[in-house]
Amino acid sequence: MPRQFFVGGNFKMNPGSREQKQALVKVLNEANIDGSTEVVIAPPSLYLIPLKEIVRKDIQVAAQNCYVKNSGAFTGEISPVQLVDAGIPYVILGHSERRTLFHETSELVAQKTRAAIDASLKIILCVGETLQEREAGETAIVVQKQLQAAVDLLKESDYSQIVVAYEPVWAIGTGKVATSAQAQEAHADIRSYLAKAVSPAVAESTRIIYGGSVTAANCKELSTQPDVDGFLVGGASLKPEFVDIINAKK
Ligand code: G2H
Repeated sequence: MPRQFFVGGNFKMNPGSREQKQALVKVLNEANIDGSTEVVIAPPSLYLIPLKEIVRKDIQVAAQNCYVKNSGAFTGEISPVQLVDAGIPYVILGHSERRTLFHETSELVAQKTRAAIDASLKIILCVGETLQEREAGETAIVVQKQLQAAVDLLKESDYSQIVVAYEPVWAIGTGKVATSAQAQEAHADIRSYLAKAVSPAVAESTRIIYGGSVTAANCKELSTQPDVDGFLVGGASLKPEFVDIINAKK
């Protein structure tokens, strides 16, 4: 079965105001969107519920993070069960900004992934190498290690809840997008790792999306690559061009 194209908008700690959020939603609500693409937007947690209430129903809402526990004395955290209770179907985990700025290890990301799956959330699981790691020829091994931590805690049936986002750190918010050949190579490596570490069926069905300076100008070419199943979009998801990225396959 062909993998459904997936486009996520990671708003990060944006937009800065309620008016900007409403303007963004207006653009999406009025847009002609490719119905065959799965679309998810991830606003800051404060806006999850209000945004879900005003955005069109064929666009789903995702959290940008969650904790490993379902309740308790964990000031500042949101639990997987709370997200499900609020009607939020997806969570982004392991984004490089969480790994770098908030010191999240692959083991913690794996535990969060396990907890999110147990709560019936779907996960956009982010992996990717730094520039230094790429230049040292370590891309595949770094990405495999990040994935391995999660693979160790998952069963084969869990992968239907997972979308893998390959986001090379050097391409995030820098305007330096991976070439379509670089993206394809990394995605193919992830797929062959999943085939070996989990199963050929999981490798074939799991969506692997690309993130890192995706724009309306570069998305079409990237989307032609056989192992690129969509995008996780940061900066451009805050602009009207997000619609063109959603429609990259149209
Ligand atoms: C990578 C991406 C979204 P941007 O972080 O996850 O952001 O498109 O701004 O590089």
